[in-house]
Amino acid sequence: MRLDIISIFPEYFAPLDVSLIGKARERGTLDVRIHQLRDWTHDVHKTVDDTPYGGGPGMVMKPEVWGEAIDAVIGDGAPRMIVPTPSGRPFTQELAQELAGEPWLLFACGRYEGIDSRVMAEYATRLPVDEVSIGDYVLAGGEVAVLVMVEAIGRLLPGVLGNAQSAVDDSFAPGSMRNLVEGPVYTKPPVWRGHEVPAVLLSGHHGKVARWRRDEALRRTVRNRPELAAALDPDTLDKHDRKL
Ligand code: 6GU
Repeated sequence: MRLDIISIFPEYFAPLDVSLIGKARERGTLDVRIHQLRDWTHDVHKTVDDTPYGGGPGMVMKPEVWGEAIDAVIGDGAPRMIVPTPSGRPFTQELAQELAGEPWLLFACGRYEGIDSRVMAEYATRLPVDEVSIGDYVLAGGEVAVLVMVEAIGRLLPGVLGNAQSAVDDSFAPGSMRNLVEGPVYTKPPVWRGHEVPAVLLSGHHGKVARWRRDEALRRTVRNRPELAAALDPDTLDKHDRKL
């Protein structure tokens, strides 16, 4: 997969050199290219923003520089374009899976109050364009959101995760303990500072372990994600569950 990222802060993307994503890049599974937006300005101050039409606080990123940058990066190609913004559609595991199936993604990182909307309108005539939000809070710019998305997408690429089952079992992964978050996990030693590992996990009884894990996942979902618990299909719950 090829990933292009355009930003006025390329330094934000140093973490993409390490860990899973860094190794995927070394192996050639991921071809990440980071671009400085200001390279496509023409004035001595390398201006990328201006005041908003209609008034209001903050600054808006100018369309001309974005147009030149995107044209140069994509050439005759047609990547899927992602614009991180708190007003975008939610980034979910489902969207991560969908994006992991694309051959080429272009992330256009806005700062300030965002990018002049005509940039998205222009490229939407030529490319699939999605404005995407990683959650209901406001970041200072799209860079950290792109790091989040690239990690979520990158770990789904073939050969990136050491254990292929890890991505299947994830909280929110389609087809895991569907619609439940994951329960607690334990490793050795069996007792640590007086806290014992639940005995069932040491029992060697695979059926009981599976049932316990599902119960714990359900308990955690009810406690931490009541909106997910309320949306569970009642047919997937038995009498035992209702007592949890
Ligand atoms: Cl994608 N960008 C910014 N600036 N803030 C956000 C966001 C994105 N998602 C949540 N908050």
